[in-house]
Amino acid sequence: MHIAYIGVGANIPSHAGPPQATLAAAAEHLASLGQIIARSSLYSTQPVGFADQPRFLNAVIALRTGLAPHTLLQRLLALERDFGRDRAHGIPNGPRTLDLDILLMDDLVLHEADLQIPHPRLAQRAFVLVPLAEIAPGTPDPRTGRTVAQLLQALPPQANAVQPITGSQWSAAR
Ligand code: PH2
Ligand code: MG
Ligand code: MG
Repeated sequence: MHIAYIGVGANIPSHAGPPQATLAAAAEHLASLGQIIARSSLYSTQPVGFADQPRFLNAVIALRTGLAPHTLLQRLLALERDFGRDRAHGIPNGPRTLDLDILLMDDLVLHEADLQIPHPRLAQRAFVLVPLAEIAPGTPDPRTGRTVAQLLQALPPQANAVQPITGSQWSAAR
């Protein structure tokens, strides 16, 4: 069994509805890939990398799963497609109906063309580190040995970049 931390994000509607409905539905599907053992709060976050787009909703889910890393990746990509994600025509860092990223998986370090674990931009992204620190502050980044809480502390503070929201369709649970 593995523990995978999966970053979830959305900033445009899918067939399931607005981003909050998409993320709630996606979490239900993730539960079929293993057992959800924790989920962070939902956060409204400032777009990173491409500014001219709506704010994102982001959260992190901890999944206990027997799936191997590449199998998990294929299942996540299939889920993204099910929710209308079009990778062929999307702008890099641009709007998306659903993004599912493997952030960490056990103490695995994987550098392959199609899959890098830990997520290569993990340590720079408050929209990932804030929800991840909520559910797994003591988990180390196997590349540096620094914990998620330490990585978050090292980020420059940015007002309004990551704000918790209360979502009627989303319940945080640890
Ligand atoms: N995802 C990106 C690029 N920029 N910004 C925020 N706030 N949240 C995201 O999930 C996000 C982003 C590429 O995956
Ligand atoms: Mg992605
Ligand atoms: Mg992403």
